[in-house]
Amino acid sequence: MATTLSQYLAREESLHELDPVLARLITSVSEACKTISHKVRQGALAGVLGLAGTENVQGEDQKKLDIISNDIFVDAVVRSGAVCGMVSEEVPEVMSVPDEFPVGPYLIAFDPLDGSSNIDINVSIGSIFSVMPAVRPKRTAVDADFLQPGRNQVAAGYCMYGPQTQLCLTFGRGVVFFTLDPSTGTFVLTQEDVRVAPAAKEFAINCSNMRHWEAPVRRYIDELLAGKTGPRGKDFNMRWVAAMVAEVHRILQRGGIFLYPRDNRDPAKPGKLRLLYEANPMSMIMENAGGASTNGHTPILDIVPEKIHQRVAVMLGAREEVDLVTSYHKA
Ligand code: AFP
Repeated sequence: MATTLSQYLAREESLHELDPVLARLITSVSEACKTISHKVRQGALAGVLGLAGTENVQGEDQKKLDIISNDIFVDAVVRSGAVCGMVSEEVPEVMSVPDEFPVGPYLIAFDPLDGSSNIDINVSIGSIFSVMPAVRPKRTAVDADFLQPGRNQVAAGYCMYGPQTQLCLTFGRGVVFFTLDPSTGTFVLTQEDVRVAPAAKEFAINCSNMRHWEAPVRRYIDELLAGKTGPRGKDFNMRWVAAMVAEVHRILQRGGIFLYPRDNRDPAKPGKLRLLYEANPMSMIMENAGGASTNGHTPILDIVPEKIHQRVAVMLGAREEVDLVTSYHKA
């Protein structure tokens, strides 16, 4: 018989002393992902496509499904009794747990719907989440509670709404995948001990920004594009789905490297992706699958955040490729 998410969590509690409160939080997150998956798949039939007419803290137009997904996530998490604070891409401030619900010893940061530009064109999107310990569990968390390096994470994962709905999860002891069985509404364990090959044949970057990149990234990508005729001596394939969840999922399945480097379109901006709820959780997953993740100079997980919505350059995936592009930043 296949192992369900709840059976897997029970096994982790008995074999690896997983905190039952953390297990309860992951269960709540998985329920939110199931509900979001259902909304996403209804699309126009449920009137959830298109713009909400509002902007998020990043100044980006919010899609209706961004707001809906955020509300679903927040509602599920506050009822878990496992957290004392939440940070969401869609909400400027730290969110506290309403008084009618108990607080718990964890903090959660999430991007409720990553890849929003794909929603209206029916291309894969996903939810990303990161769980950290609350240094001082209390009724109302503040920004400073979240400014911990990604190495402090106790759990990270994403749910990808693609041809299948798949949940990726790590507690720091490897990476596992669950696939949602639409007939039962159950997440079923479908892959354990996921590993990323150290070498790569594929890269993912938005090449339309090429003229804005810094020299080390330009050199690294030029060499990939030169293929057999260049210093790499082999051809590479390229993909760009414009949803980090899909890029990371592909790398976990068949290797490669993903880059969203800083560029000089806005010199004040260190990158596009957000550290707390995109780069950190995906970096924990990558490192637990034998991959690596850097901003070009420092492992992402070692960066101490200064702001809860801080952006960062991200290069993650096959360890040999991440090491090479990092060496070009040091040259
Ligand atoms: P949206 O959520 O605004 O679509 O951005 C998605 C994302 O943050 C990340 O998931 C993608 O890898 C990246 O941005 C795509 O960025 P570009 O649209 O600039 O290619």
